[in-house]
Amino acid sequence: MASQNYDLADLGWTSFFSSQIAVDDLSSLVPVRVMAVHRGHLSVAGADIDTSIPSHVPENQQEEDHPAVGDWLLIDKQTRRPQRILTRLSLFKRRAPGTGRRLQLIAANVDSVFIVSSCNQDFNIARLERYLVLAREAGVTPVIVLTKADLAEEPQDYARQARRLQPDLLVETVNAHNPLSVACLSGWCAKGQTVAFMGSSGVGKSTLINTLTGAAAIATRAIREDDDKGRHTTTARALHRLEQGGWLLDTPGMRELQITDVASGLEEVFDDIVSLASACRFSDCSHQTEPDCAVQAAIAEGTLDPNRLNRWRKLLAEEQYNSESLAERRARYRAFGKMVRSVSRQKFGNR
Ligand SMILES: Nc1nc2c(ncn2[C@@H]2O[C@H](COP(=O)(O)OP(=O)(O)OP(=O)(O)O)[C@@H](O)[C@H]2O)c(=O)[nH]1
Ligand SMILES: [Mg+2]
Ligand SMILES: [Zn+2]
Repeated sequence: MASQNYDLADLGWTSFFSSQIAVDDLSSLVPVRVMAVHRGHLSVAGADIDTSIPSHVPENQQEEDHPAVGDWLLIDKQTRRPQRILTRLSLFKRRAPGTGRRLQLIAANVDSVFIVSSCNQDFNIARLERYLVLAREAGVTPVIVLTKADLAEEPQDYARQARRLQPDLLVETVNAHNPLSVACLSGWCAKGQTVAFMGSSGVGKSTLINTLTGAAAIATRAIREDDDKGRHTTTARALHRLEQGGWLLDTPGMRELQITDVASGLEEVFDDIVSLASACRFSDCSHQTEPDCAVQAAIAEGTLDPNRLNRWRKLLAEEQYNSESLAERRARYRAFGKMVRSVSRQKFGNR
C-alpha cells in the first residue's frame, strides 16, 4: 500500500467501532486497520500509522480470534503488539480444504461484496448461489459482476440467468479492462466503504481492481491462460485504495468454497423453497415422496426448478456437516453405533 496519511474515517472507522473502546484504552492503545495479512506479519494503517507488525497469536486461540484483512485492532502504542480485535461488522469465512478442514477467515468489516464470474464457461449458477449464501449470512450487500462481456456473444443471457437467482439481485455485466464499462460499480466504492471481490481464479478480480483504481498495481494473469490452469495469480488478501475513497479487497480465487455456519444465509437465498416447505403437510417433510408436499407440487406445476431444489439440498447437507462440532459428530456416531448394536441384538438375540 502506498504510504499516506489517512484519518480513521478514510479507513472505514465508524461509531460501531469507536463505541467499543473505553477512554482508558486510549492512553496505551491505538486503533489500526489490517490492510493485508502475510505469513508472520500484518500490514496495518491508522491515523499517521502505516506499518507492519508481527501477527503473533497466542496458542490455543480459536481461528475466529485471528486477525483477518479488514479487521480493526487495538495495538499497544509502545510495543505495537495487537491487544484486541474489535467486534466485526461482518465476517466472511469458509471451511478450508484438506484434511484439517479448519476454519479460515477471508475478510472482515466488508460493506459489500462483488461476486465476480465471467460470461463464459466459468459461469455457474451453483457457485453463484454459494457466494450469495455467504454474503447474506454476513449481512453484506452482494453485487454479481459478470466480466468478459466483450468476449461473449450474448452477455445479457448470463445476466438474465443470474437475476433469476433472487428478486432484486444486483447484476452488472462489464468489460473489466474498460473504465467506462466498470463505472457502474463506483457507487459501492464511496469514501470509507469496503468492497470484497470474490470469485474463481482468472475471472478478472485483479483486472477490475486495477481498472477501478486507475493503476496497474496488481499482477493479473498473463495472456496464455491455458498454461495457467489452476494457478492463482493473486496469492494474498489485501485492501487497495480508490481515488474516491473506497477500499477494494482483492482475494485469491478459491477452488473450493466450503460453507459453514450459514443457516440463515441459506434460508435467505432459498426463501422460495423455505416458504413452500412451510405449506407441506408434514413439518419434517423431506420433499421426496410424502403426500401433500408443497415443494413437489411446485415442481409438478413448473414453478420450481428441480435443479434448484437439488442445489439447496446439497448446500444444506454441507452446511450441517461443516457446522457440526467434533463433539456433536462423535455423539451422532455413538448414537448410531448404539442403534446398530440394539438392532443386531433384536435380530440375533444376545449371544
Ligand atoms: N477481454 C477481457 N479479458 C478480461 C476481462 N477480465 C479479465 N480479463 C483477463 O482475464 C485474465 C485473468 O484476470 P485476473 O484479473 O488476473 O483474474 P483474477 O480473478 O484476479 O485471478 P486470481 O488472482 O488467480 O484469482 C487476464 O488475462 C485479464 O486480462 C474482461 O472483462 N474482458
Ligand atoms: Mg487476482
Ligand atoms: Zn415437502
